[in-house]
Amino acid sequence: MLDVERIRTDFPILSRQVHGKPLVFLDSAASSQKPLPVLEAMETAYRTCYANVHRGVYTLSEEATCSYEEARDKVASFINARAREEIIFTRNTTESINLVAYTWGRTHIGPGDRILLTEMEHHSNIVPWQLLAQEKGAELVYLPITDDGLLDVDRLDDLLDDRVKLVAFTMMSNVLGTITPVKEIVQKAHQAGAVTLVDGAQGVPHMPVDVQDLGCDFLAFSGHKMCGPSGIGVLYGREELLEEMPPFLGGGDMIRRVEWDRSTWNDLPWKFEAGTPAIVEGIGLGAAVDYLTEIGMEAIAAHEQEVVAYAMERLSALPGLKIVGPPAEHRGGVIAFTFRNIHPHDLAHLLDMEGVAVRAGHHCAQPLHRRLGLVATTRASFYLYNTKEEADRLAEALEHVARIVGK
Ligand code: 7TS
Repeated sequence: MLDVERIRTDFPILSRQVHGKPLVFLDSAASSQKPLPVLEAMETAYRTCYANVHRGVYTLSEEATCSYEEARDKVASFINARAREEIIFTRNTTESINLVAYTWGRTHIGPGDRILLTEMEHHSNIVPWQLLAQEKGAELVYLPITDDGLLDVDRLDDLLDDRVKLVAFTMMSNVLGTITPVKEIVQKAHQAGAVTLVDGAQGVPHMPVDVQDLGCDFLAFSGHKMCGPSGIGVLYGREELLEEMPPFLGGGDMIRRVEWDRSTWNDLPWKFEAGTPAIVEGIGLGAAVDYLTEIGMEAIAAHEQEVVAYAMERLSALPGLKIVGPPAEHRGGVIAFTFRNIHPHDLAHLLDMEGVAVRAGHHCAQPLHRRLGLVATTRASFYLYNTKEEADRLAEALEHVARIVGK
């Protein structure tokens, strides 16, 4: 079990007040807060060994390069990649997915091909494929969800025909909270000859992930949702796929030799990292990975599961509150809901007045909201530093809103 009270002392922001009330931060699915070891690692990097990486032969640059590249090793072992060459640093999940769409996608997808997504995807795992499909005359197909918010995996057998070249799907829905059966989907996709991309934005921060066990070809995730800084993300790709993919952005660092009219490419992973990277952010992500590893991803997942089960019980007892998505045993730390007829934006504002930070809107999943017959929801999302008492604070704040709004 987690010592949450101790963990909370690692996050200075959690002790602040908002509108005179102690902050209850329930928006980690959008971006998590940062613990002291991450803040300190970044400050130390700027104070003591900041310089550009991969080019200087002087001490500062060598030290900065070493710390930045060490972060790559930490990320590789965090997801159990076979090799550090399989870890590409990007800006975020969105850029990681776009990288695959622009490079692998533009060489492997042609007219009449299909890309299989699911109805619970975030826009960043829809729009890059729409752009690709429109350019290539390919088609997008969506694996449906069931009415209780699970993926309808039984439909995979019909949908996975030989036109499907790529299956791209989330590890966990950022709206329904649903955890998807990644390994099963990857196996079925591979049997049908398709390549797989897993959107790990909501998965990697919250549960143990082993890419060799999952067998996926690509995995995308963001540093800022896993206690790391914003501006750094990861694309894991199987080495043989990355080797044969053309580069994404052109420029410094990603080349071996440049002629007037052509160039050759650097080795992996740098072939996909053009220009000065997010150096200190990379170092910060390395510190975040150390932090999460020390606490233990199994323990984090178990804690979130317990808090979410409690919060769901507490919230569903409120008259007029409807939770979207499956029962607690199928979900991670996300609860999206509607409450009476109060618009989610109004509700989020009223909750903020009680010190409770939640997100309102379509959460970058408009097609999913349309599928649910909704325009918007209010979403509370939980992480390793959230407590059952905070779930109580949310429930009490909702009761308070119901009293003042009176409808
Ligand atoms: N995929 C999923 C499942 C996500 O939840 C998000 C961000 C992304 C991709 C994109 O991540 P980014 O780091 O590239 O922006 N989700 C959310 C959210 O739910 N609220 O704000 C951002």
